[in-house]
Amino acid sequence: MTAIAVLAGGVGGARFVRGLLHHERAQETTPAGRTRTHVRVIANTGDDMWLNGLRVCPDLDTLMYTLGGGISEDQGWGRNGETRRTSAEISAYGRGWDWFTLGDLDLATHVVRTDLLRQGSTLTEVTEFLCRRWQPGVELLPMSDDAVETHVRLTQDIDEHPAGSLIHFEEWWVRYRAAVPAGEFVQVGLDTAQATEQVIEAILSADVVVLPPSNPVVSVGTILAVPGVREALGRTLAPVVGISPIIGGAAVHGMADQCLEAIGVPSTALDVALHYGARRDGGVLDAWLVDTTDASAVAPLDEAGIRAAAVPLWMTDVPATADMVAAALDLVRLPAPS
Ligand code: FO1
Repeated sequence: MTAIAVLAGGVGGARFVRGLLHHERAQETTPAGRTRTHVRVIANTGDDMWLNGLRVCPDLDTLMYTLGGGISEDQGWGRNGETRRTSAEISAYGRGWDWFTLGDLDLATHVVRTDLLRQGSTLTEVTEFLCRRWQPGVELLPMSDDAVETHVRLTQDIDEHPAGSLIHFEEWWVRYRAAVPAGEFVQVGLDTAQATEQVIEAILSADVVVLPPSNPVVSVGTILAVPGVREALGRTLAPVVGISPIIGGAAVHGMADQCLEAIGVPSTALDVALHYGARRDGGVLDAWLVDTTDASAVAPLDEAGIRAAAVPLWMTDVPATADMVAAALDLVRLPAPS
């Protein structure tokens, strides 16, 4: 049995895991032996929010819908076949965020989640319950059962928000398209949050830990900031391999470059890896995959104690993503099937 733990955000992370499952299923049909792979996805919950009295968990839902076959492919988030009648009605009352659409089908997920949370279930238990319907093919684990929300400190007045105030990450991301400079990211609730025991166990018992090309600041970065996670990564016997979210100096998806700029990290495949750090120096990486356009990063990374290789990283389709997964696992040479 091969145990793989993935620390993932939303759209990029979900597409990566879909490729990972495709790769593992292809392996399981080879005569070399049936390796039952168990994938545990540790999801960022820093994008979560209370909206219209409902708990909305964007990255958990993007992962669940994408792996469960319910995702809107062209958006990368929300449900396929979606309608927006209820959100239009809510806006007619002037309530909620009219720039953040909760579709009618998606609302059912938030209603059921909020219902179970109010009855005392943890977010981990609720996620397990929702996944019974969606069957994502992985164990989907929120990084914490404690609320941790990423907020953005504004450096200038905008609309009703004065400079210096904090707005929820989703407002910065969706309403302002990350077009207003972020002074800093503040993980509200982090000081009293803990990683769940399931998350710690997933990392400690893994044969390999993967950091997919999710946003290194507000997705993977948030997960790494949760007390207990870095400590578990330092203790696990599993090698940790990451895939660069930056190709040729630009973020592949979303606005990772604006986030990196906010924390003073250059948007290069090399600098993101150095930001994560080599495990031998107290960082988290043993290995790092860069795109062929960033092959010049391989030598400096090796010198920094991070084994590197350059392969095509564009997740153009599932087979291409599966090839990237194979390259990442080869880089840390997964044990032969037992
Ligand atoms: N992204 C948008 O750009 N516009 C939206 O109206 C929007 C609504 C939305 C509702 C539920 C949900 O789970 C995600 C939603 N997203 C929307 C995407 C969201 O901003 C991203 O999935 C992550 O937060 C960033 O990875």
